[in-house]
Amino acid sequence: MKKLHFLLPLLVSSAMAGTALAQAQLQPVPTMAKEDFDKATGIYFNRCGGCHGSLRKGATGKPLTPDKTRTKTVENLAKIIYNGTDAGMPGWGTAGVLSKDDADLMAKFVQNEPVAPPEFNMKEIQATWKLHVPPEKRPTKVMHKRNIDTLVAVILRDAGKIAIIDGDTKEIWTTVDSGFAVHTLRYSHSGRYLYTIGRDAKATMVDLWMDPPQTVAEVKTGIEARSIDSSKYKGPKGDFLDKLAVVGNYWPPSYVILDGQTLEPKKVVGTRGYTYDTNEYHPEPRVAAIVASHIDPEWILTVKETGQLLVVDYSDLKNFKVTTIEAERFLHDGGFDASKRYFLVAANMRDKMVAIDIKTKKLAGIVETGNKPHPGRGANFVDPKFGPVYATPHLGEPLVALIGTDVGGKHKANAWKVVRKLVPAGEGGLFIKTHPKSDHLWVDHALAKDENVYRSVSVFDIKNPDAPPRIIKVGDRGRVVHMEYNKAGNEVWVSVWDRKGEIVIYDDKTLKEKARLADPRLVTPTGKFNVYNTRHDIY
Ligand code: DHE
Repeated sequence: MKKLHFLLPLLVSSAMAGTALAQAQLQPVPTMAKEDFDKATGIYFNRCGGCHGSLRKGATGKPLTPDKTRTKTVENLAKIIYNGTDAGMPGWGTAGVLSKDDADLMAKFVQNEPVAPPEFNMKEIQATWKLHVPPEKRPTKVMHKRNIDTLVAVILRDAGKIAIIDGDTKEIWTTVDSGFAVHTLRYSHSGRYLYTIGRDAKATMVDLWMDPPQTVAEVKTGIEARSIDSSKYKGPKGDFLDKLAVVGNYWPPSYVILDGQTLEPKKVVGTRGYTYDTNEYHPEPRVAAIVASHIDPEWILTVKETGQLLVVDYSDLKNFKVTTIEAERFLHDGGFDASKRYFLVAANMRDKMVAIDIKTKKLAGIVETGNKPHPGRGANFVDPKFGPVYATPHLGEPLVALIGTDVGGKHKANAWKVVRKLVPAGEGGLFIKTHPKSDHLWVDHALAKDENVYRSVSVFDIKNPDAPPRIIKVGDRGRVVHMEYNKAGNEVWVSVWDRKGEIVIYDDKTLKEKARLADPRLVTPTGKFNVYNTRHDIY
């Protein structure tokens, strides 16, 4: 004991010397004028927070806390921000988004302590709720002759608008306003209402019975969000069709349940808590993908940072039941298998896909697939050798992994295993699509490095998956992103994603171009959502 007492000061002083040494190696905190700091905060929210987190603790991108960023000089950080990295970070300068001065500003910003954005409670949410047209003032029948099931709603990201395109005539019927940099779209179960969610957490709902469709309600559920869905259950536990909606927030870390007819906010539920594996407190577990169960009155929400899936029972909001399934960290995007009993979601920074059984509400499997799977909602088809499979592209390598999903069938030995690996034209894959009536599997490589690759799509023959894909160069501008089938399953719509955007439509049988929609309104088109396919989860 005496000996230990004697040793203690030595240990303490050497630990202090270590800390002093570590501090000596850190760069000083750069001072910033308030207006520069505010400008940098805005840029960070728009361009960086999605990957690195509002509190800069990292997720798809690396942590950017000062203990990490101050090990580099401002010049080095600014170079990374301007030029990007081989690990997949975009070059914000080379892409023409940030100037050299902006990159320098952001380098200084990330060396300062992160500032948490404000909370956004029910009072603030309620204050943003606007019911433009109450249900009793809406039409009681469809007011036009267009076929709602064949409509395609297209996100016009940088315009903060949605284009509603007639799938039969290919005419842009109308555009409606949405939140800032709108991220994704879903429909109510009946197909009457289109729900949109902006990056700024503004949700809107559009009535497709009106001529032309109009925004009938809006609400801001938080400060940052990426996902929205509607209630899709009708059965012995109640009729919830078109009754509710839910938004998954990035900030504050929470989800918000809304009335499906009016978007009136009904309940806010926080997701702050402990990581599933190390049980460490996380202040910012963000809600990523959401799907709506067809077999129970439930949504399945993925919580990115804690690695959990929440099965949220919306049938009784007062006696509220949530089943938490431990899975894997950094859950991001995903979709159902063909039977809609299993939900597959990417834990992208762990190179894995997670499958859960939404009937038993248990983890079904975890499979390592490759470098950063990014399925969007994925694609389902029957492989000639391995039976029913779910396909995902990858951000980090030229790979489409086919995962066996035939849990109860004759290929059950392949369930939750990678049964086949296909090689598309490049890395940077974001989205994939097929259709039950199609023999093709379409994959983009929107974030590839090579211009020829990101301007092309790879198309595989699913009857002969080992054959190399047909590579189709879509255009000479922009990046090519996100595919959607029409209701009949014989056309594929692809976005040319730049300010002078285009939608290119291919005949799925011949793979020949059928139409090219160019219009000044088509600013930065990203996701496209056919009403019928989206509400029935066909992909
Ligand atoms: Fe997305 C889906 C988050 C960048 C276009 N995106 C999703 C989903 C999440 C997400 C959680 C799943 C929603 C669901 O299914 O319920 N996306 C994020 C990010 O955090 C990230 C990496 C950075 C950010 O700050 O937003 C990001 N996403 C992008 C883009 O850069 C894309 C290509 C263009 C854009 O909007 O900025 C983009 N993400 C999309 C689209 C979907 C999507 C089109 C819906 C795909 C679908 O078919 O359902």
